[in-house]
Amino acid sequence: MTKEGEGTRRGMVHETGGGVYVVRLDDGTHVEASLRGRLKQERRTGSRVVIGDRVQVSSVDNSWAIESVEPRASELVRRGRGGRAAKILAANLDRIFVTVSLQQPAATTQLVDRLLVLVESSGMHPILVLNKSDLAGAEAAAETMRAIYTELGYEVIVTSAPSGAGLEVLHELMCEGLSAFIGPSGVGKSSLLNAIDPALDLRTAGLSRKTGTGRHTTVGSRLLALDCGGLVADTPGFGDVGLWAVPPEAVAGCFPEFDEPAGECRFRGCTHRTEPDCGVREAVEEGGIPASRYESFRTLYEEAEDAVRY
Ligand SMILES: Nc1nc2c(ncn2[C@@H]2O[C@H](COP(=O)(O)OP(=O)(O)OP(=O)(O)O)[C@@H](O)[C@H]2O)c(=O)[nH]1
Ligand SMILES: [Mg+2]
Ligand SMILES: [Zn+2]
Repeated sequence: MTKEGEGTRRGMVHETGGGVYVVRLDDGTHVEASLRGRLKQERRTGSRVVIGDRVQVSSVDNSWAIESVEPRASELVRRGRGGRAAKILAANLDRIFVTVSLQQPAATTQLVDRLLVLVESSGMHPILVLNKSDLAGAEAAAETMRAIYTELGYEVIVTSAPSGAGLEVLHELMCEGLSAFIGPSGVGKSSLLNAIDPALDLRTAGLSRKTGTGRHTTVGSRLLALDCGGLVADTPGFGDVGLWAVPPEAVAGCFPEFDEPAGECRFRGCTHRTEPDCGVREAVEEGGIPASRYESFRTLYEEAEDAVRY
């Protein structure tokens, strides 16, 4: 058994960047720490220390070092397309808000599915946030999306930073534990957080006029303390996520609505693509599963298959 030494304390990583880790100790104070040699090596092999990690730190001569990382309850992994290395974004999250905009730019179901699957592949159930509901045309888009995703069992929140729509519900959900916002650049993740808690004072940006897409205003991830006690991570935008390192046979499991109909497939190990008497395909034909979801499944399955070949 290891005994906590005199100078050893527990805490949580709140901010990372440039080899410096801001750790909030259990007594509420924040310290800047570096990594012990052994952890530095692990960092090179991919399992970095990330925000949300519970760590043991020790102080020697007034400088703090992270000695060890406690086992994680969950990891949010962002996978690069085309075999780019996987990156752990955060650990021990209690909830994830997949955030897209209804206009400027208008989200597609393909994009939403890709982001939902990314979170599902990390073993978590995201909440879907549809932002910019104040813009012209947003209402119709919101209804279409809401109809699809509510039916699938996802909680859907329609929001607007300037009008304040949906913010109360969103705020309340974040008051306990660790939350994170993920989604493409420019959809308003930071704006929503500012609207909820102006004291956060996060940097936000206008859209780049040329492409209509965001400019990556938020760089680096950190945990922000909300007035109501919750912690929230505002992450840099990304929509370009692939299923690197997700085995093809695990993709169907990231579509929760496939579970039940898959029980009706004739073959065990049915991939729901070409096999006869497939319960999933029957559910699609009968309208129980939206065609757009099945198309996303096919696309992501093929991507996962391509990734295996590398
Ligand atoms: N009309 C409207 N505009 C919004 C809303 N939320 C954000 N915006 C605008 O969208 C642009 C991008 O907002 P940000 O909050 O910087 O977006 P982000 O998702 O944090 O982007 P990254 O940090 O790059 O990932 C800014 O010009 C905001 O003013 C909204 O609800 N309605
Ligand atoms: Mg931002
Ligand atoms: Zn099947």
